[in-house]
Amino acid sequence: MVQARTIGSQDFMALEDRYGAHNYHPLPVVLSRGQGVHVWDVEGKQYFDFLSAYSAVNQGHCHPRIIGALTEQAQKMTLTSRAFYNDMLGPFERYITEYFGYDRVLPANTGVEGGETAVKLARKWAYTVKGVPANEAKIIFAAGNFWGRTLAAISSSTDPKSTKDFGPYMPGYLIIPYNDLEALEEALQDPTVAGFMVEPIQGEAGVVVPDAGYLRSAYDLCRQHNVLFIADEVQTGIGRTGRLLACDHEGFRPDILVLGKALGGGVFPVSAALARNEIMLSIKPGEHGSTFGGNPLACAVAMASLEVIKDEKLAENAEYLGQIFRQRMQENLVNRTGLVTAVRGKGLLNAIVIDDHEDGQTAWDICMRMADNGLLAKPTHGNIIRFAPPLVMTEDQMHECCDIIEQTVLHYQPGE
Ligand code: IF1
Repeated sequence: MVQARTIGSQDFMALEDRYGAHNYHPLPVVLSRGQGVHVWDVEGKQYFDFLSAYSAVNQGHCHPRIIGALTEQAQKMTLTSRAFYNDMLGPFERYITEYFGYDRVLPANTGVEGGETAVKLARKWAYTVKGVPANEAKIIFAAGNFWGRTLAAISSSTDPKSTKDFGPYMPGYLIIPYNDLEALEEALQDPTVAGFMVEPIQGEAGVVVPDAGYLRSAYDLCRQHNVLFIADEVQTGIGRTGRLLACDHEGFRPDILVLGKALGGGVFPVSAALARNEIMLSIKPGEHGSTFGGNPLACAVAMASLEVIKDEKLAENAEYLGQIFRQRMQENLVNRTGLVTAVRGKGLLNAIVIDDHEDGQTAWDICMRMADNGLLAKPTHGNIIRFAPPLVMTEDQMHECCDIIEQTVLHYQPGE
């Protein structure tokens, strides 16, 4: 008799290979359940999740309060469009603007839409408030930036993997080196500059942390030149780096704040741009928006997501556990093996740099071995392994995970 074979990981991977676009190269792990810091594959193997869907799952997988908000609202009203008012958007707008200390919010769905909103706000403000001549507004970006996959976003990218064969590109962009105040000062001499959009820590570039004081000095330079400082906190925000916002480490409030990812608690796509009245009210009715932007389901999920961050003190936990992580990686890997040349990061956004002479193969193999040992992480830019677990991790779990990482790296033999 033919055994009724249950469909396994290989079958799911084959389905994606046959029917899906090949726009990713995932680790060969097929996940089917998540709870807190853990995920399980279709064969039932448990893993610690050290990617958190690129920092979208800060509150942990399927957080009961966020799932509760989702399911309760989903029974009531999910989408009205902005053609009408609804009873969730106003309360959400008040909640999030008071939560982060801004006058107004423009809600959207994905992080890149938040970035696009910020760029459009800066341009509109430049023409209508600053007095930049029509169609001459410039936005400054830092080399190594990543803020999404739209044509406006990749037009600022310095990574050929993001830009090759997708031209022509958006005009009006100036690219300067990251963490370079002189270059910023030079670029700010151009009176047509509207804004400087920058990640407080460059995530995709490999968790690149700028010098202490860079962000605050950059903000001050922008203020001196009547240019808007735009913080892309899609990945660094919502507690990830050990403060509510990464900019909070340097004690200033960006002119435009872009949020995404964990704003939706890993449950629903929610993004937003926040700004003061003078900037936000430069966009008039009918000049910007989206079908799902600010939908009641997103509002319910986002409010629950933000409540969890504060009520469970997840930024503080990230700060505390991040110190433990970086100290252990430094003492037990960087100081002990040439295979790991550095550990860097803030809060629970960290990375180790692999001395990889195989064009990223070593880092990939180490991630494959960590998966075998029950911990999921993935390399970025070849030889850098990003470690970003959900912020709900306990101290004991962090030590258990550091054991896995250290043992995997210290026992790594090429080609084994
Ligand atoms: C992919 C990277 C991370 C972001 C920052 C805006 C966005 C992102 C700082 C856009 C999105 C995601 C995109 C996702 C993988 C992931 C990623 F590797 F691509 F670069 F996190 F580092 N600003 N980052 O990191 O947000 O539109 O995606 O919601 O494209 O594979 P989005």
